[in-house]
Amino acid sequence: MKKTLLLTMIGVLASGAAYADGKLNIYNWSDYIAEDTIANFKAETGIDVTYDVYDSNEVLEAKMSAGSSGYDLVVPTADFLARGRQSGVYADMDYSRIANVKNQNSQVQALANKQMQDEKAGLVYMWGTTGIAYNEKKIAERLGEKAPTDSWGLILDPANAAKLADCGVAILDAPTDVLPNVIAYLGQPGDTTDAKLFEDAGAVLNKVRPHLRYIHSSQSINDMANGDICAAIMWSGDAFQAAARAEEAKNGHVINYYIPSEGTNMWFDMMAIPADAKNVDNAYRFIDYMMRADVAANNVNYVWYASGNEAAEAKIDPEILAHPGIYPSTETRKNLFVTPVYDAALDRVVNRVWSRFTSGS
Ligand code: N2P
Repeated sequence: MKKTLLLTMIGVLASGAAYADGKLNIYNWSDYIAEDTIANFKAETGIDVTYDVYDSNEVLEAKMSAGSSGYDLVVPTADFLARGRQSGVYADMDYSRIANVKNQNSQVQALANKQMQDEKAGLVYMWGTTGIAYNEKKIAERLGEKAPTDSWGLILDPANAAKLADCGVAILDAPTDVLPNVIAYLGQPGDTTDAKLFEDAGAVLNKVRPHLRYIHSSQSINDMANGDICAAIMWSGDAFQAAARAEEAKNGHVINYYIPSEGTNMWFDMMAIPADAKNVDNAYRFIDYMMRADVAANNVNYVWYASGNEAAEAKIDPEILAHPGIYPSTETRKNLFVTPVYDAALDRVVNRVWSRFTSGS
């Protein structure tokens, strides 16, 4: 009798929202989750969440390779996750522990799995493209009707970049999202592994370099929204967040985003568990929570990226679902490529080309 009572009490405590149920340390991209998601999870589970952010796969990769990061859940892009899996820094994902895995978009997940050559690495959180965001008025003022607002040339042609330098041009500090697209701009396959083409892409970027305001991956959202920069290579959702912030501020800046006609990369950011994670049960609880249709839709409605979650679509703002820059049409999808996972030799070339570009040497 006493024992039953005790067990009932434990049960009540365990399901109570205020019951502290350990910790969970998350490391995710900046500007990549709705404002209330973490607070709601904490309130529901009592789990004490630490939430840190990064804006670069390279930064995440360095932390993961060093080990003992203390993180239980991280969100690498699939090609980086694949490399991390090869070196043993990420655990197998046990999908039987995620009831809401049924909500996943199996086609999108299959594309990511194919890129990684791995079925157990993790779940697509969001996916998107790399493209160009621009301030309509400022570009028209400087380039007139001939502004190539369908091409990488808006920024990668030094003649255009020079004319836009005064209103601010920026490029992501993300070699694996930028170099393949410069290669596509050169009319070559963006999914190449030919080192020579990466050198050629570096040469194009070095010519544009003098006209750039900066090379940075998270500064452009606010700067674009405030009119402090006028053209930038950005990730899809970040560009739309900038557009939404400008609209909200009613500051008169109209921001557009396009997928260049020469093609661009389609990437997948994956929820993954580091091999040395300490709070694995809580990581699974969080993944399951993130996979709920209402939670996933709330995140998309805030960050403007396409979801890996199909069940969420019923709750996603119809404007987002119908937006060709976020959920590209079948026609546009023909221009999208998925990059292969680079081996160590190509990775060295990529890093060398990139550091020459960023340091301006
Ligand atoms: C979120 C950027 C995530 C996209 N701000 C990079 N894959």
